[in-house]
Amino acid sequence: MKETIIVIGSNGQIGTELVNELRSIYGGDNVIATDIKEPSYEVLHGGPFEFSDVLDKAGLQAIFEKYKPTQIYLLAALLSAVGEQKPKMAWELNMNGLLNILDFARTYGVKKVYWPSSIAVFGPNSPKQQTPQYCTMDPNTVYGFSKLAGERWCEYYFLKYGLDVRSLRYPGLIGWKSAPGGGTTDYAVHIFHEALKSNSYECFLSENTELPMMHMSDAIKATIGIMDADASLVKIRSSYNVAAMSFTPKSLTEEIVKHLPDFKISYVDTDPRQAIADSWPKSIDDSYSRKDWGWNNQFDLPGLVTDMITNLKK
Ligand code: AKB
Repeated sequence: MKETIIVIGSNGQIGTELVNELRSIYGGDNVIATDIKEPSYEVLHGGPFEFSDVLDKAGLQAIFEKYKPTQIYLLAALLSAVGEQKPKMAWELNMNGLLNILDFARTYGVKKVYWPSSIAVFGPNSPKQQTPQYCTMDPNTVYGFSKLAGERWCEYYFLKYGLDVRSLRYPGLIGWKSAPGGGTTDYAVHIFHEALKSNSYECFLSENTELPMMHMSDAIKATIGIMDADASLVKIRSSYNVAAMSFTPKSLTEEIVKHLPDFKISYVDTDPRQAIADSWPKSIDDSYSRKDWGWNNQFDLPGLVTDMITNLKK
């Protein structure tokens, strides 16, 4: 059956890469990119693009009517750091945006919906090492508890209405094709740009702050992987833990120095993002993803650093 896929929030860090990958699989015309802002040249010219605000129900209805999508990827969200600056807006966008899409997906008989969650669903009382799929979850950022509530809604729509919703709890995502937008893990992308530009970087997290991270191409592989999996294999309908590696600014720097021996990092110790990072897991147990639908990552830390530096140099 022909798929018609709408990606909502196509201009963000994930959307930019996901749209291109989906278009290479399903054909440019079958993947409709939507965002509130003008997209990159590649997204605009690779297939249909529509301006759309996920909070504007009339606008969404027109798009669902026009395209009759079979799959939706909802990526529009405010991330952890920006969410703390605009808490009400983060709640409104992250929560009502999701509910609008779940409702339109039901009304228009969409076959599958993808919605990203995050390691931000965990909080200060969650286990820090190898954080399990099921444990205490007491997120203390608006982003974190909007994602946790969103997970509950996704599972609810699956159980109550049979809507096939699938979701992953992303760690920090690192890629060279797109810029991150307002998260706590953004340092791990900025560091590469600054290293190549000025051989130095002032980091807003302290040197031993360990966080789970993943190369963007692994994140895209995981996203399309769970969407392609047979429905019977997707046993968790809230959101799956997924992991690839964990590192600190210090261990990342040690790896970068192998390629750029003069690179120097310094640290600011007054950034509010530190408290967010301190409330999150250091590493993630993703055994359910590996067992249920066959997740495995390609990139480890040395591979990620080599790939980032090689491609950003070009
Ligand atoms: C953020 O830092 O807010 C995001 C995330 C881990 O969900 N990258």
